[in-house]
This record gives sequence, C-alpha cells and structure tokens, in this order.
Amino acid sequence: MSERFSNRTYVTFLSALLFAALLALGACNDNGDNPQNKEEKENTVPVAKPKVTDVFKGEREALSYALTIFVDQPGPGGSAATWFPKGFMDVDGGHAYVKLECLNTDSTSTSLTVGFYPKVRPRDPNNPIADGELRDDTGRHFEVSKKYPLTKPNFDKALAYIDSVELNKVKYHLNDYNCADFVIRVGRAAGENVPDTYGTWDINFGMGKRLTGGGSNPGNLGQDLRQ
Ligand SMILES: [Ca+2]
Repeated sequence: MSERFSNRTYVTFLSALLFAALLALGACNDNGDNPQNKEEKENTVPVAKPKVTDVFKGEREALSYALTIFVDQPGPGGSAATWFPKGFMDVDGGHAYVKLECLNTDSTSTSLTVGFYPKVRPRDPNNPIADGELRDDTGRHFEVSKKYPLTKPNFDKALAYIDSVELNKVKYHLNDYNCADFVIRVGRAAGENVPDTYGTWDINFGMGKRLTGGGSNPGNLGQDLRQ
C-alpha cells in the first residue's frame, strides 16, 4: 500500500513538473526570479507608479539618440531555434529587450533598458495569455545586439509606443504579443525596419503534455539581427 501510494505521489509530482515546464516557454525566461509576486504578496494596496519613460522627463535637447535591441537567444544562441532544453523538463525560450538612450550636451547619458514580460506565467497552454508588464532589464544577459541611431522625433515615437503598452495594460500572449513582439514594435515605432520572422514551436514533454504554437521569438529575431 505504501508503495502504491508512493507511485501515485510520484506521478502527481511528475505531472506538476510537466505543467510547470509547459508554461516555462511563456515566461520569456525570467530566470525564475519574479519580484512582482513578492511585491503583490507584501503590498496589496495598488500604488500609482510613474511611467517607465519618465527617466527622460524634462530632458533638454541631446546630442544624439539611439535604440539598441538586445536578444538573449534560447540556450547558447547562434541558431533560429525557438527553444532550448533547460534543466529537468524545462525549456529556455530566450528573451528580447530594448535600450533607449540619449547622449546629453554635458557628456552624461540617460538611458532606459526595458523588456516585456507576463506578470505571471500563463496557466493554459491552449490559451497562453497573461497580464503583461514592463521590467527593468539592465544588465540582462544577451548574445546579440543591434544599435540604431535615431532622430529626436523617432526617439520620441519609440517612447510614446512604450508608454502606450504600459498605459493600455497590453496583455502578454505567447504567440501574438510576447517579448520579441514588443521589441519589434518599439523598433518599428522608431521608424526602423526591424525584421520579424515567424517561428514555430512544438514541444513534446511526454505523458500527453505538449505545447505547440508560433510567432515572433528571440531565436529568429537574434538570427535576423546577426545578418
Ligand atoms: Ca541565451
């Protein structure tokens, strides 16, 4: 009886792990660190937050403006693969983020490094949607980057797009609007022809657990920007 109970417990444990792994691809590889969860637990009273682009508030005319796209491709990078095996029954979907910066006349610079994430990992593999949020990606690992010098008007358009994502509380959707979509849309708002290749994923975890889908993704975006 004890052995039977143990087997059942083990199977339940495995199922839970598989479900967690299914959802890992949708987390834009947040490295398992989600300070938002902690914050929500500790402070349930909503606090009005300033916009992330407020770092540029009051900036006077600068000498130059630029957008840099950073891509942490799945695994070690170097291919258009949309995911890479990670640990035990987990996958790494990579991540993409942007840096907006201006070089000021006093030789200082002002910058914003930001990426788009699901607030919590989507629960349903068949409908991988969740509330979205912008997070500070300063110092985040990447394998590919591309810098685009911008005019002031186009720099402002990129900031306005980021504002719209934040103010409209845009939802995260693994297939339709993930971290790579955000990056591509910021670049295009800034007038740059950022490539957008549709990639697919079909991850079979066994035991009937499978995640299929497709869309913009860090693997393809990284390969496109390497060229
Ligand atoms: Ca990587």
